[in-house]
Amino acid sequence: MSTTAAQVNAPAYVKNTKLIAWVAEMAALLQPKDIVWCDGSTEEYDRLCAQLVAAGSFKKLNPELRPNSYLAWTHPSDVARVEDRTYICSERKEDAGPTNNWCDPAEMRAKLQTGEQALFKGAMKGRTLYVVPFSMGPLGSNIAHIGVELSDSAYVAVNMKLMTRMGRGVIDVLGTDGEFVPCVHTVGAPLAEGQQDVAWPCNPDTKYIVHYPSTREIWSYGSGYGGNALLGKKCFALRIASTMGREQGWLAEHMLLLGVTNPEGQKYHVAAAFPSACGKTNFSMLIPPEGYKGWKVTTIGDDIAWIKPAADGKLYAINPEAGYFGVAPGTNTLTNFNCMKSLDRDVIFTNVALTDDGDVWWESMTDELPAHLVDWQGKDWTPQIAKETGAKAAHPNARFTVAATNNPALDPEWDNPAGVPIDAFIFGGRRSTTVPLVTEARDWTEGVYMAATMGSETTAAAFGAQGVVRRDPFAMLPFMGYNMSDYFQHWLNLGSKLAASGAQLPKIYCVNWFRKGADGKFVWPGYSENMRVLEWMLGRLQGKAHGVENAFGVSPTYADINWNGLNFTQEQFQSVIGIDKASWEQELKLHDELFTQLSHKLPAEMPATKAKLAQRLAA
Ligand code: SAT
Ligand code: MN
Repeated sequence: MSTTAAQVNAPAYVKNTKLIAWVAEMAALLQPKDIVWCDGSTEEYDRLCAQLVAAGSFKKLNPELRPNSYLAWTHPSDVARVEDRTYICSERKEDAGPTNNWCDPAEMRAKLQTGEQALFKGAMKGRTLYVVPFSMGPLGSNIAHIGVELSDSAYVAVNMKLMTRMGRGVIDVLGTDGEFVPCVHTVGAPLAEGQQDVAWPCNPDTKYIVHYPSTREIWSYGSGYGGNALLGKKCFALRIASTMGREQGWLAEHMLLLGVTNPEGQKYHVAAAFPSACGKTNFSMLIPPEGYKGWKVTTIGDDIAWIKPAADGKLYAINPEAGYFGVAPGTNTLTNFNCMKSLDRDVIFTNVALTDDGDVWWESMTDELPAHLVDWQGKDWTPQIAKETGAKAAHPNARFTVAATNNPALDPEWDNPAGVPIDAFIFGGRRSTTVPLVTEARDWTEGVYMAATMGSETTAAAFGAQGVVRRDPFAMLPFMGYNMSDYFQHWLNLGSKLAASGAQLPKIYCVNWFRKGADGKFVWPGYSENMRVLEWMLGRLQGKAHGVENAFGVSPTYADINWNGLNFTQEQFQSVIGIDKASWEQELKLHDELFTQLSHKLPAEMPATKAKLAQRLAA
């Protein structure tokens, strides 16, 4: 072993000289008390979890009720992604575009690494540096890519074990000179000599989630939570990967991936983009409702898809992740039975409530409220207290982390290194008004327009105001690694390229499960019943299902949907499918606002498609 390898405590199986040198350089900057290389073994997972229990960061749940499972409660300031603290540090500002926070890379490096007061200098004092090697996608797949996260959080290490292919196998694939994306993460809470640690170390005042696309680096400071800290997920698999995809001709998308098999045994694959906390996990694990005998939905992924064109002209997708970091509140056996089954054991829960018998609970998990709980902030919770103060037992963005292999509906192809062929794309926002239940784009360009102009009401997944409609193109607004207009162009280019090869392009759909009635309640029952919309789409792919043209695209009439087993009236259907002229005139103004914001390099196809839409609306 070279001196450097010994200095960084690297096991003998680590042969990648660049990796060893980088860890040595980072250790010199971060000044941890020691270095631990994660091998991804079960023994290591158990040991780190036990250590987190001893430190008070984890509570071990009752093994009879929830075997092999843990609960973490975060600092109240560290409960969601921090979009205003997230930066794309491209060389030129225009390459980050108007929807991203940009900072000059040299300036950011001074702030984080090189300046006198650089935040990462000594940031791991008194803590262990974990070296976490991970593969996004099946080990060794052509579509997959490798990252290495350095983190001073054992919580991050154990979450990465569930969320990615993590450990020694990745080091073996890296070999002596394999490429990896370097990811540096610190909770930003160095410990002085003898200083007592807290249960959830983080930096309540200072957070930075920083991406350097040209060197493909990720630097994250001050948060231990979710997408801020599990750097394989949004930071790598979306922000950095989107820039890689742009250069290399593929797509990194905020999409679930599902397989759907009809009673004749024909299987289709669908990729669907929705903003965070809009039901991607539920849709990807959907159980067809009564009246759908012989239909089956299987999960490939619930959050992210990497999609590459293959020699046959089709788009093939993998799920780069290996686990789910899903929203707990609202999940129950009726809304997502498969998810509840996945959570029976082997789970890390974050910010849900603790029951008196050592299990977990969250809002709407059961009809009957528990008589007493300890809420996510460690306070007593009773139905009476909730009624009086509105206190939530679980934080609205409370999460579970669980390996995909716990999912009873896991698709047999989920780990296939070649991926699955995409037949349709779905784009959906959370809109109480205006946007119809389902519309098919007449062509690729109209589909790109639908995706580009998508709006959605904000949720608890990001820090900040909730329920405000914002434009969220492709559900990628918080996850784009480059200029949004260039991204629209990338989608258009890919469509042209596939069409030129003679391939059948996937169809594109826009959906909205969330329209509300005058009573303020959702009209569409959603969840399992979304199968009816999915069936219509598959019928369209087969050229069998009927639809009618409207200003926005093609939608089903009442008679075009299979209502077997659901009592949903023609009036109700009209209220979720209808295009209201006045609302759409308003909506188009908002599209205009978006296009004004994105005017630099905006593809001409966008305003041209809008003009046609406006014409049809006026006709
Ligand atoms: O915290 S995460 O970014 O992983 C969850 C989400 O916003 O989808
Ligand atoms: Mn997401």
